Amino acid sequence: MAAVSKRSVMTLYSGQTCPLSHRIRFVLAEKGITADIVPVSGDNKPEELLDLNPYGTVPTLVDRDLALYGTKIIAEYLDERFPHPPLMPVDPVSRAKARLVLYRIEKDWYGPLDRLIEGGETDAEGARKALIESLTASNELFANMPYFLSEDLSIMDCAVAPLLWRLPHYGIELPEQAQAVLDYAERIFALDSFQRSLTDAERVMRP
Ligand SMILES: N[C@@H](CCC(=O)N[C@@H](CS)C(=O)NCC(=O)O)C(=O)O
Repeated sequence: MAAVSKRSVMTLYSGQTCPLSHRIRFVLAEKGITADIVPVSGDNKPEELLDLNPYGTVPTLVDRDLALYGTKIIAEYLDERFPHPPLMPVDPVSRAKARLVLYRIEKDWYGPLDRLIEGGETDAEGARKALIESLTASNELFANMPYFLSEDLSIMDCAVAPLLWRLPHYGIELPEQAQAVLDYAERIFALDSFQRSLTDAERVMRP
């Protein structure tokens, strides 16, 4: 069934190639939420962004009088404000487990990705190696369910898929021992909501 577009006054300040902004764009697309997207690049920050967010970072979400920053905070807010389709489990134990998985995704996968985005060739090789090894070691986690550790698309997929999308752009090719990761990635990339979450600059990150 096609997603129903919900009227909204929300504004998302979003980096054109920022994986964290991509996570929020994926959440918006999956839930069929319409938001005004303000594209932000490092040297072109709208003045009002610093009034809204003392760190001036993207993603930053504005919903009427509420300004939010911190990717996980924004994603959980959107999930609570627009409950359908749900991206977080309902019961406290499963919610805590999902947050723990997000914590691991941040530490183990976004950590090295951040080092690649920030640049510096010496560290880049180490970051590539760390990411390849960690994703390959996690292959089985991607093997048995249609989505990441879940029967349904969740906030965890909205975090993992933008990272996997960027791998070729940062010179990372996963080995065949990571076949389940590659298959998972293709399934998520094919989703209409994922395709709609991409900026033009992200679209050309993969051949
Ligand atoms: N902890 C923040 C980090 C956000 C962040 O560092 N975003 C980057 C872009 S991916 C950014 O805005 N960099 C520009 C800056 O720090 O001025 C979050 O989770 O949203």
